[in-house]
Formats: sequence, structure tokens, C-alpha cells
Amino acid sequence: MMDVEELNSKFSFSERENSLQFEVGKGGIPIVKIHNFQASAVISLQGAQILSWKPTGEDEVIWLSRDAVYTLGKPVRGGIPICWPWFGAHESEPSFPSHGFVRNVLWEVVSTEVIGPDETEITFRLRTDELDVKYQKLWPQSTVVEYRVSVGKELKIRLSTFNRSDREMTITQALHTYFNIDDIGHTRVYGLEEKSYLDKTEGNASKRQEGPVTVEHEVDRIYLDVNNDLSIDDGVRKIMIKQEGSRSSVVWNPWKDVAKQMPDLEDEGYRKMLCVETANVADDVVKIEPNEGHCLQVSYNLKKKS
Ligand code: TA6
Repeated sequence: MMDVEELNSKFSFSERENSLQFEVGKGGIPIVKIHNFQASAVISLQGAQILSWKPTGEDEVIWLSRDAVYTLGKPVRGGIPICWPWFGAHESEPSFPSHGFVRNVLWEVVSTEVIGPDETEITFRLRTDELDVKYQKLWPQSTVVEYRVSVGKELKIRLSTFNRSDREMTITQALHTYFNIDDIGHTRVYGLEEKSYLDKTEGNASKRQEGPVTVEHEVDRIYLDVNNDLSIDDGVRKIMIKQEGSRSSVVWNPWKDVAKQMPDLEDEGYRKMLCVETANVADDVVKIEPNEGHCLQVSYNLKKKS
């Protein structure tokens, strides 16, 4: 792993309208700060986890817990954690970490690019063969994972998985985005009306969504057959979500009691966050043949309310 100085000499730029700089972040974990005419962003090299995306003149779009813990190898509460190569608990090994392990490890930076004054791109990579043996034990199949983030008026992200082994590979995954919202009480998620979902708070009972999603208690759901765009309306602005390579979406808010039990989530934090996750879970598992790949993509942009 390169240190911050090496990363800067290889990948940084600093022009008036477009800058990208690495620095040592909290807990000694390297972060990259990106700034252009349209937006700024902060991404941790641990988990290639986006911690902030703020279009110019707008409030922060990504929620990050005030009480998040920054320790190498431990997941950070908030931002956009990448859940890979399984979502939630491992299906047969209860001792394996929740949501896979790539959010806990440092990713390699492959390239940075100025697309123009309005857009900056960075690509991260993880080769599972090169990870610490403790992680290779969790996932012995040789895999290359690439994560491209484009920062601008839109935040565009693409998670690509390439099977470099000689057997078919099965993964579940999610871009576990924590959105910063005005208040959960007047927030609605559109695009999931009439969809079937699995309700994790009731033993994965199968249910049907009536109207837009509202949150008045703990919500932990996997929506099925989602092949359309979504939006979050918090009464102040609309966050538009365009997804590709996914047929399932997760909506999560821990609500008061669960939040109280989470040491890295401040007590009232649940009112300011909502996870709407672009995923491949439940009946939407991804099978990848040797030397083939799969891309999961999502883009976000804001619409001001008139
Ligand atoms: O995406 C929803 C979920 O799977 C919930 O069940 C909840 O546990 C959440 O993710 C957070 O998981 P984490 O492992 O980051 O604490």
C-alpha cells in the first residue's frame, strides 16, 4: 500500500477548478478529497467508502455518523459502505463478518482523471489474491473488484466484479448508501409502490408495499423486482436514484431503540439518515462465469423542490 505522499505524487492534481488530494484521515486511514466546480467529495481508502458528496451550494447528501469509529479493519457507520461478496450475514458461516469484508480493507488506487471542470473520476481496485490470508480464507475464489467513482453534479458509482477463478462465482452485494435527510418523519421513498418485499424485522415475512415508503418504526426491507429509478423526498429536496445491474433495493432505518444499542450511531441520528441501497440480494444473486464480470451501478442527483 502506498503512503499518502506516494499517492499524491502519482495521482493528485490541484488546479483552480479541479483538485484531488490524499491526506491522512481519522484513525490514520488515508482519505482522498476531491473538489470541482460542481461538487466536492471525500472518500476513504478503507473500503473505498465515500464519506461525503456535496454538490456546490447544496447541503451534504451523504450521512456520516457523528459517533463513527475510525479504526483500520472496522466498518465506519455512514457514507457508502460496499457490501461484498455477500450482503448481511453469510449464508452458511455465522462467524463471517456481516456484509462481507471489503469495507474493512484498504483499496488500491488505480487511476484519477479530470473529466472536465465539472467532473472528476477516481478508480479503486481490490485483488482478493493479494489480501491478508485471513480475508482470503473468507473468500478463496480469485476475484478482481473495481470501483469507479465520478464526482460532479451527479455522483456516479460503478462496482465491477471479475471472476478470475476457474469456477462459477456467486455473490450478493449492496451499495449501502446512508442518505442525509432533513427529518425521517417527513421523508418518503418513491418507486417501490406495489413491490413485494421481505421484512427483516418480521423474520423476512413477505409483504407488499402500499404507496411510497414512510418510516415510523424500525424498517429493514429487501424490495424485490426493482427495475426502475427511485427517489427520496425529504420535504426539502428530492434525491434521484438511477440504478443498473440490480433488481433489488434495501431500505433501512434502525429507529430509536436499535439506534440506542449501536455505539457508533448517535441517539438522535436515526432521524437524519435513511439507507436506500442498490443491491443484488435475495432472489437477485449474481452468478459470474470464469473470466466474466458483473457491474452494479448507481447515480444520484438532486432536484430542488419548488
Ligand atoms: O442494510 C440493512 C442492514 O443489513 C440492517 O439489517 C442493519 O443491520 C444494517 O444493514 C447495518 O449493518 P452493519 O453491519 O453495518 O451494522
